[in-house]
Amino acid sequence: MRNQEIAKIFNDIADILEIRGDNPFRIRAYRRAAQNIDGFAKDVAEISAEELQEIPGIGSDLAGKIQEYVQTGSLRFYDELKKEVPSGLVDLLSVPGLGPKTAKLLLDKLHIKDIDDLEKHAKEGRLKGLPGIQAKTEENILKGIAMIRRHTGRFPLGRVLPVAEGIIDKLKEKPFISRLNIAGSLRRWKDTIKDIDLLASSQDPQKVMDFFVKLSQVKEIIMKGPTKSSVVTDAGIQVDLRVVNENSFGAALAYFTGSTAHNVRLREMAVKRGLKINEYGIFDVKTERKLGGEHEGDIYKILEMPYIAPEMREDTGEIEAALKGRLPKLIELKDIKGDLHVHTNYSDGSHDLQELIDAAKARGYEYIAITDHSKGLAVARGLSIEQILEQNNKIRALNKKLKDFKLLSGIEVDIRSDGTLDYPDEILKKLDIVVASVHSGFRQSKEQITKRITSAMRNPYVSIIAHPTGRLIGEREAYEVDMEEVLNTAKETETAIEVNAYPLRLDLNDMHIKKAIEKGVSLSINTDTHVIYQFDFMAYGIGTARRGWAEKKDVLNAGSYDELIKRIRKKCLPRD
Ligand code: DGT
Ligand code: CA
Ligand code: ZN
Repeated sequence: MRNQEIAKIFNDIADILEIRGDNPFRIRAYRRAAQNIDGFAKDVAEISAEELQEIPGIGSDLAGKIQEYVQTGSLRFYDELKKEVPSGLVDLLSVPGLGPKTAKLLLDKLHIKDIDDLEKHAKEGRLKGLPGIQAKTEENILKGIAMIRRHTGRFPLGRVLPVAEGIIDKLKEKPFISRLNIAGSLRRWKDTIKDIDLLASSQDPQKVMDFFVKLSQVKEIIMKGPTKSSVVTDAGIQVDLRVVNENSFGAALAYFTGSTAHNVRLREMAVKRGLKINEYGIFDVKTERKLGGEHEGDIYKILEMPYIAPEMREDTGEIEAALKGRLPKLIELKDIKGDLHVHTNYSDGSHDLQELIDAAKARGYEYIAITDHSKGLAVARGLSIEQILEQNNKIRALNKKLKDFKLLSGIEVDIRSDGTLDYPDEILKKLDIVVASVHSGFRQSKEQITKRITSAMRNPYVSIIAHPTGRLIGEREAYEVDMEEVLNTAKETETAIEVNAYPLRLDLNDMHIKKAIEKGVSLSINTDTHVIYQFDFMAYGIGTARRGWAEKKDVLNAGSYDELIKRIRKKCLPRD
C-alpha cells in the first residue's frame, strides 16, 4: 500500500505551506486529504482517478497529484516546495509547542535550520528576546527536544501494529509455517515498542527465513540465521522472527512475550517446586522429564495457577492475584456496545451522521454518541450554539426512524483556561451526553489544570472527561495534573474518565486506569473517530484497558443502551 507514503507527503506539504504562511484553507485541505488517504481501505496506487475522488477531501487536483506520484515516483509540486525551506526546518515542527510561525522566525533571525541548531541556541540562551519567546519558552523547547531524543528508538504502538499485521498477513499464507504469533511488548499492547518479536513453528525453518528476509517491506537485513532473523522495515522498525519446534511453541511464546520481570517470577516459583522453565518447555529438574511446552497454558497449569493474559504480564501484582484466584475477568473487544466520542463533518470529522450510523452498525454497535467540538475550538471548526441545536434536532429526528440503534446527541465541550465550559448549562442540559476536555493552556500549573478538570466534573451535565492528560505519544508529554485528585473527584461526582483509544493518545494510560478501577471510577473506552476507519482503534483502547486490569463492569460503553443512560443519569436529574 502506498497510502501511508502519500499521506506523509501531503502532511509535509501542509507543514511547509504553514511555514510559508500560506492560506489556512489550503493547509487544512492537505491535512484532511492525508488523514483520509491514510485510513482508506484500498491501495490508492491501484484505483482510477474517479475512484480517488470518492475519498472525502480528494478533488481532481489532489487526485492528479496522487496519480503523478504513483506513476512517476515523485511529485513536482512537492519537490519545488521543498526547495523553499531547509530540510531540517520541518523537523523543528516535531518539537512540542513549536509551531510554523516560530520555526520561520528562528530561520530568518538566527538561521536555525535543524533540531541540533535549535538545541545549541536554546542552551546558550539566545532565543529569548525574539518576538514571543521568553525564558520559559526556551526552557520548554529544551524539554521538548529532550523528550524527542528519549523516544527515539521506541515507536508508538499505533505505528508498529500495522507493520506487524502487514508482515503476518504474508507469512500466514505460507503452508510451510504451521503456527505464528506476535510476542514481546506488542503482544502485551505496551504503548511504545522497541521492536517487533514474531514467533513461528515450521518443519522447514530455512524456508521460513528465506521467505521472511525477502518480504517487500524489508529494507535491511541485520542478521539471517538458520532459525532466527532480524530485519529493518521500510518504516524503520526492527522485526525479529524466530522459528521453533512445534512441541516448544508454547514455552517459546511465553518466554518471548515477557515481560522479563514476569518471567523471572515464574522461574523463581518453578525453582521452588523443583522445576525449570526455559524457552523449550517446563521440566522436572531431577528426572529432566519435559512436563509441557507445546501450549503456553502448560506453564501456568503446571505451576498450579490460572492462565495470565499477556497484557497483565508486567509483575505488577498479577502473579499474586492469580495465586489467590483473584485475577480480573478482563474486558474484550466484543463487550463494547458503542462508541461515545465521535466527530462528524459539522466540526473536523469527515462524515455525516448517516455514514457514521452505517459504519457503527457494521461493527455491531447498538449506539454511538455524536460529540463534535464546541465553539471555542475554532481550529477544529467548533459548533456555534445554533449549530449544536440544529444537530441536536437532526439527531432526534433520525432516532425516530432508527431501528435497534440509538444516536446519542452529545458534544465534546472545551474546558476553557479558567475551568468554565464553552457552552452554558441551558445548552448542555439539552444533550444526551457531554464529553469535556482540555485543548489549550497545557502549560498551566498542576494546580490550575487539576482545578480546571475537577470543576468541569462538578458540572452536573458532564458525563465523561476525554483524553484526561493530553499526551501524544512521542510528540507531547502529558500536562501536569494531579491524577489522584482527578480520580477522587471523578468517583465523588460520578463522572466517567475516558480511555481514549486513538493510538497516539492511549489516554488514560495503563497505570492510571488501574488506579481508577481501584477507586471505583467508571471508564469509557472511545476512539475519538474523525474518519470511519478509526472506529477500529477500539482495539487499542481495549488493549490499554486490559493492561489496566479493566473488566466489563468498569466500562460505561460495555453496557446496553438502557444501562448506559441509567449510568449517565445517575449524575444529574433527567434532562430536557
Ligand atoms: P520492547 O523493548 O518494546 O521490545 O519490549 P519487549 O518486552 O518486546 O522486549 P524484547 O524485544 O527485548 O524481548 C522480547 C521478550 O524476550 C521479552 O519480553 C522477554 C524475553 N527476553 C528478552 N531478553 C531477555 C532476557 O535477558 N532474559 C529473559 N528471561 N527474557 C528475555
Ligand atoms: Ca520487542
Ligand atoms: Zn474528540
